[in-house]
Amino acid sequence: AVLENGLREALEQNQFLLHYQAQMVGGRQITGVEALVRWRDPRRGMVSPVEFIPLAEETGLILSLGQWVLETACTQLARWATRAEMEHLTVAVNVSANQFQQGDFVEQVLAVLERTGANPNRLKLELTESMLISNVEGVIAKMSALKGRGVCFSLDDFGTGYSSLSYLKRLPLDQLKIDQGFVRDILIDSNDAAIAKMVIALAESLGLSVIAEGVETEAQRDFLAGLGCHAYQGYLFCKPLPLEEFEAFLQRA
Ligand code: G
Ligand code: G
Ligand code: MN
Ligand code: NA
Repeated sequence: AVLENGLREALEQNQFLLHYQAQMVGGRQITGVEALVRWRDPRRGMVSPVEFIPLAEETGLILSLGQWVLETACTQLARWATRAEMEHLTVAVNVSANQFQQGDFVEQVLAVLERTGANPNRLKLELTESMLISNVEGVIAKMSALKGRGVCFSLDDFGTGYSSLSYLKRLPLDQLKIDQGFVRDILIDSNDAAIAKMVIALAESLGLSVIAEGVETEAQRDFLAGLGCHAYQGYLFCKPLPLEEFEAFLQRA
């Protein structure tokens, strides 16, 4: 309850912020960012979303928090569009199940795009498998409505949930994201390597792009490249950074 009140207060007092992590293609070119929420608690310092997202989900606060994240990320996207060295960036935003299942999710996203002036073609929504398995028709309808406006979809943590391959092909996705759990030991665990290889082949045959997350070493990157995966995210390139630091990183890159 203490943490719950803390979260409520944090929303009212603007204690959340976004960090940005680069998404690379080919290892040099920064094509986009993933926005990752942080809570700067005056008492506890920086709190990881691992600690507060589950509680935010339970209490329903995730709806306001998710709205804030989307609004902030799109505001940033619109600002970057006015700067030559950043105008090409896409921004990926994590969507929680609760948020996606709201009846007016599509309208909410469109309203944020409208208010912020962000280019829908540069917004990528990260969904997870678990939120796509029930009411598939409804899921497809929502995704299609947003896709019709230009919004892209990436399937986060792919391979960790219940991926029924038969519905996967029906979803209007753009990208599969290889979970970092398969990347971590990809050089030493042949099962992880086999799964990564399968995800990459699956993406290719479904006409989707694929990105690997949690890439920490050049050896992992090279191995993934050998399997045909050329988009990466991870500490090797860039940690999730506060806005100013991320922009400085971009200038140097
Ligand atoms: O950054 P990391 O510690 O940055 O994130 C931990 C977890 O929190 C990840 O599973 C990530 O998807 C999730 N997360 C980070 N930012 C957001 C957000 O804005 N919304 C939701 N729903 N999850 C987020
Ligand atoms: O679930 P999602 O993919 O949204 O969460 C991304 C999480 O992975 C965040 O917690 C982010 O901080 C973390 N992360 C990003 N890059 C790396 C990395 O190279 N190594 C590890 N261990 N974690 C990473
Ligand atoms: Mn994500
Ligand atoms: Na993930």
